[in-house]
Amino acid sequence: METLEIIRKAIIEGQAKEVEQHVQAALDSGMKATTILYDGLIPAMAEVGRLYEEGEYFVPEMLIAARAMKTGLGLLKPFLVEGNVQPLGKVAIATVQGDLHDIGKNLVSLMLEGAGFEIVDLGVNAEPQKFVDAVQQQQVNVVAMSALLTTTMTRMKDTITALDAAGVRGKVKVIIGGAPITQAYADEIGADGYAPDASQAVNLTKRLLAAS
Ligand code: B1M
Repeated sequence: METLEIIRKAIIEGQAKEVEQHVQAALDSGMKATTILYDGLIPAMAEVGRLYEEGEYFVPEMLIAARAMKTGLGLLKPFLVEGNVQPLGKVAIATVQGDLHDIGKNLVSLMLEGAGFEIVDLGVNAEPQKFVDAVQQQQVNVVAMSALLTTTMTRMKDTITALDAAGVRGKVKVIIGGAPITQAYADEIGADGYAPDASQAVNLTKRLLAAS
């Protein structure tokens, strides 16, 4: 079996040790971290989602697969985040209130950091006030929200309303993303932008800050 296929299988089966061993071997063999990420780790999680949808996997299997994925991501991190000089801007990022999915959020965070942004990671399940506090107390330029559930994506609008109510909406750019999010939804709730994946989130953030 080829290395990427072994890595995908190990994530799907939640074998963190296998993932660690084979991701390390792939890196040692000179494979690019982005290849391992986009052709190994990410498709594996998509397959886990499909298995869950089809009733073959349940929450514990998803959780174990997510842990294995995080082990792989941890090894890739130093290669995705290179040392940089002056930060391009400061981004407060979190998964919105009620939502515990943090893999996509962590990936966006990693890529932004790698591109030269300073990150204020507000974690998961972040209520609107947490974003407001970050804008008021940590002078962030960008609020970045991730949601994976159709039931939690509405919290993005609540956060924008809270930023408005606190009088700080004009001070920041708001970007959103996550599996159920679309450009139409971003337009509807008054976000400044939507990105479908982590690398486009970096381009979007650069574009928005350059235009401001
Ligand atoms: Co959950 N889960 N989950 N889950 N889970 C989904 C999202 C689901 C689609 C599975 C399915 O049914 N096929 C489904 C949502 C259905 C819906 O709302 N329509 C679902 C469900 C139902 C649930 C629970 C409700 C299950 C239950 O308890 N009955 C529950 C909810 C818990 C909660 O949050 N309150 C739940 C729990 C969990 C676990 C905890 C077990 C685990 C998460 C562990 C963790 O993250 N630490 C989990 C997992 C692993 C998944 C799937 C399988 C994988 C998610 C993932 O990590 N993908 C997921 C199925 C799927 O997505 N196919 C599923 C890999 C990641 C790299 O992709 O996060 O999409 P993603 O991020 C992408 C882009 O979306 C984008 O960039 C990233 C990649 O480049 N992006 C942004 C993300 N954020 C962005 C922000 C941006 C820009 C781009 O700008 C700011």
